[in-house]
Amino acid sequence: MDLLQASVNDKYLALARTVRHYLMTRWLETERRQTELQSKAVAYLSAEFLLGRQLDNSLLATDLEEIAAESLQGLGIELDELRTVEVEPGLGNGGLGRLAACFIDSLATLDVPSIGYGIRYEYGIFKQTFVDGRQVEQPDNWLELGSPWEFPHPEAAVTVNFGGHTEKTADDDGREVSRWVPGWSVEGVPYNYMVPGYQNGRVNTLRLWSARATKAFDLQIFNAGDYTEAVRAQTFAENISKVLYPEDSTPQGKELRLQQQYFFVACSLRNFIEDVLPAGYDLHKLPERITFQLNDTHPVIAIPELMRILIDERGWNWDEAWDVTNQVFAYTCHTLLPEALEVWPTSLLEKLLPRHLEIIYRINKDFLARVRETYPGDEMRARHMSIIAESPERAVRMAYLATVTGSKVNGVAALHSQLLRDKVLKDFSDMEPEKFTNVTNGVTPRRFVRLANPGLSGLITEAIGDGWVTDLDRLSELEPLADDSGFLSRFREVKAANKARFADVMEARDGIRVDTGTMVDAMVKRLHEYKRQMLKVLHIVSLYEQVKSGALPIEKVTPRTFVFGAKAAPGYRMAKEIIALINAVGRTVNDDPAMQGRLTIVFPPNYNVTLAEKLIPAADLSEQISVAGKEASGTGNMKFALNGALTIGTDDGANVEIRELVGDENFFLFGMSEPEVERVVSAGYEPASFYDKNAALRRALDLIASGAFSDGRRGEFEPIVANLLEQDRFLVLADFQSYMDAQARVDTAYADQDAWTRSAVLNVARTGFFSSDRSMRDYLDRIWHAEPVSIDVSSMQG
Ligand code: Z15
Repeated sequence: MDLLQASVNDKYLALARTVRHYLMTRWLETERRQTELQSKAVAYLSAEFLLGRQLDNSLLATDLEEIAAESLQGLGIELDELRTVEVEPGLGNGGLGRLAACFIDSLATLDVPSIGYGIRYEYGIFKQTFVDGRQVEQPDNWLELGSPWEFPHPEAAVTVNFGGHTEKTADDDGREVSRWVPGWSVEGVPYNYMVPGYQNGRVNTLRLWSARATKAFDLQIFNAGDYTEAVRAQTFAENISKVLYPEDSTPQGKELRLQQQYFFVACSLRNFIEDVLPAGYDLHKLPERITFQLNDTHPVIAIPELMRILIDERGWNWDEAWDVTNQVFAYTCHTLLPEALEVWPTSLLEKLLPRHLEIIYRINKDFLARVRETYPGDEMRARHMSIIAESPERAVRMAYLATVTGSKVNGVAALHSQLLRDKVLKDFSDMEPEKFTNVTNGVTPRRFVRLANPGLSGLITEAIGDGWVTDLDRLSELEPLADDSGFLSRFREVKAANKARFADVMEARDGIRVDTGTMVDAMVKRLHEYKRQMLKVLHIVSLYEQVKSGALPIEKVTPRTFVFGAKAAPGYRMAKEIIALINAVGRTVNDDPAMQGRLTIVFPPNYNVTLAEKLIPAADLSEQISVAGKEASGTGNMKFALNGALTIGTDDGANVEIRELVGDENFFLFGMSEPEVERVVSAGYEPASFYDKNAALRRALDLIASGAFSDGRRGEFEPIVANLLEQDRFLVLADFQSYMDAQARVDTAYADQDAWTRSAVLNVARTGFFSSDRSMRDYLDRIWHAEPVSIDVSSMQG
């Protein structure tokens, strides 16, 4: 094929293959070094890795961008055009999956031997479309056009067993032991992805597992002559890695989901023990070689799996196995929502993993004995702390299993870790306080500043050099420039250029027009009631209502473009209603000539990492408005602040730390604090009383109920309005006035562009703490205790 016949995708694939070829030498050298040194590594076990596009990141890591752009130009090809055809691997839902991607980037950049383990979903997070303003999901066939960044290794497949039953037998010494007789099995095929460090020669591995039918299983059925049955069996096996579950923070207790979880951790443990460690390695020394970091409860079934390997396959006694298992696992909790804490019914485990259930029972028995020994006579406490819940059905509390077993348990922001200790896991922290620690989340400055915001990056580098890319605390050197009018005006130019670029992307992507002269006010995150997109809607509706009723002259309204980005879990009714409402308000407000384009709402469908990289650098205002005590950390909040947006936010998650760092005068705080929320709720919260007392709130809610946004159909948004008036679990109405007042402060502040820009610069200068490099150093110091290993690049060619 010659260049004239090549499609853009062909050219993209060719470039991708060239870049990955260049990385290959480094990848092999990284592996060789690890084999040579046998140093301690970190295995990050995560059901999600929300990677985002790979080309740009690889070009940056290799420092090949300039060369690539020039050589392509020589062939009459624009690098920019190739960039846009890459389909991002959306193998995650939101914050948790993106965090995993940031962490493996930072580990590689910090030269830490590490490996990510997860699932190669054939379909990632669904593609969101709107039909009449309502969310409709489309499958994300991300592999369709080729996947140049992955390396399949069918020859290294491992077998994973399921089902069957256990039998009691005697071992060589006549002791009674349990033996698992599995009912069926599948194979896991590893697909390796390169995880290049930033220009340091290290290339770590992300190993994602894909399920297929086992050869033996195939043969058995084919030989029986049942061809169609055999093909069906293949489909059954492949189903396991078919699709990412689209619920974020609200797990669905589906059997297939448990199959996914066990599938990928069983593959990963076997791979690490048998293929990564040298042959014959003495597993008693496993803690010297690895920490398995459990990203939330999704991989927690790895705990009984390791016990099973050590006891059933290696013949160890219980105490020996428990001692090693205790040391190699650590658990990160990412939530405070009770409904997000995963439990698996024992009936399901019995059917799918009977041996693991036995092991969990034994872990619980020993643990409860310890509890009773520590707190004699306190049966209530023992019941509360049991790994096994007895109602509404018998079920395993995965967070408890992880807490009891892990060497460390961490939350993801200071407030979150404190609330874990004081509330969600209080009994455990009382019993073993030294187990609990905090590691505040972070984001990778490579992707979310250097790549996403080349304008700002150039400005920063000009001012303080380029060391900040791997040492983000150095952003503090920008602090004096907050009073340099020349710097401020250049900063403002960068923001304006980023708005123009965002407007271009919106136009090309969705045909949406963005007025680059307005304040860009962004709320982008999964749609969840606790995150309170409804509060944002009420702000907009209230402004609109005030203008329409003549209470507020339109000239007094700060021109704003409200940007929403949010996917709802397909089965989450209320979330989907809220999406419909946002679109309905958008249509009405945008089409109203009386608004003169002063208030514009844009809600591009299918918000993803790629769009985030365009939006965040363009934003002026970052909306972080969850009810206090519910957002574990947030990471979008960090990305916005680092790109010079000011935050309007509650005292929740990492907002607390952002505000501490940037200073009260550079942050718009509003709403109840967590203890206040607690007080209001326990005193018996009555949302209707706020409706009765507050005229602006009443008018806004009444307008929604009147059918003003639904062509006069009054019932359209009744479920939302009724829920707010009667339930309002997340105190939207209680925080409404405080939010409106804070938004008025935003308007006042924005009117003084010099002062605003100064605040924006200070946000950048003071938030270097939120680099995921710092998060990784904290994990290394507090939990992993692994050392960096540098890779010598001097001998390598391209
Ligand atoms: C998820 O994205 C998060 C927590 C969860 O328990 C699940 Cl299942 C998914 C998010 C938190 O909501 C967010 O506050 C946090 O920043 C993020 O994980 C990364 O820790």
